[in-house]
Amino acid sequence: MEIYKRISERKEKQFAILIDPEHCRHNVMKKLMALASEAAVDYIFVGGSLLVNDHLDQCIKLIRSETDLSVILFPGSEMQVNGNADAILVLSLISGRNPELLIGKHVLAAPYIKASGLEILPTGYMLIESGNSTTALYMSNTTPIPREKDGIAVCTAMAGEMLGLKLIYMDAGSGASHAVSASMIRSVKENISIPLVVGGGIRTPEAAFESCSAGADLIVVGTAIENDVQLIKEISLAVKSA
Ligand code: 1GP
Repeated sequence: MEIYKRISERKEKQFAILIDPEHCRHNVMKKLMALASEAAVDYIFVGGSLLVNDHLDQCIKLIRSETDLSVILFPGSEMQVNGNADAILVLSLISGRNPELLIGKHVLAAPYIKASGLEILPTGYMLIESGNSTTALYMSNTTPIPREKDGIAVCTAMAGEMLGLKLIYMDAGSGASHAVSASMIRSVKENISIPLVVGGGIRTPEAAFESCSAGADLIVVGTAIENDVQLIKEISLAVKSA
């Protein structure tokens, strides 16, 4: 089934793990992918805000050799396009006012994305203030939406949907001190009809449950499972029970 169809039509909450190609080691990945398949994780997101080494291709091949789960690119730059994945989040950073990340980089990447044959997931990407400066925030050169300003998040997400974007992704950034608040998730979810993805700073099964119960359709966890792979199972159970 097409990935967008799966994200948008499935009634249960969904769970994606985020793999940073910089930390993609064979022995770790083998264990991680075995746990992810066992825990019925829904998607493997691959990408990073800053890739210092050229490991993306190798990393995707490694993931592919260890699991049949769907691989979705979560690109930190226009250079992270790779036809060996299944789909790509084409992100427009609608919380910011950096024209390069709203449309500029997309113009450069468009022919490569088209040639890759990847399923395209047009995504309104929103960075939410998280209590610390994350790599995503620094690299984007934008101001995040203040974490208490639910109204700004709601209007931004509504505008993204009106522009035809198919997903809204609210991200506190990898390693965020505070995840996106339940109140902001709830308010945004009540005002859009496209799927809502939430990530950044979700570290425990309780936090995953809270985000899903508030209205996230799909949550993304990276740092916490990098630190403790066993969390995959517990978070997956929490997501499915929400
Ligand atoms: C970041 O949403 C992802 O873009 C995941 O964040 O690494 O904090 O889980 P964490």
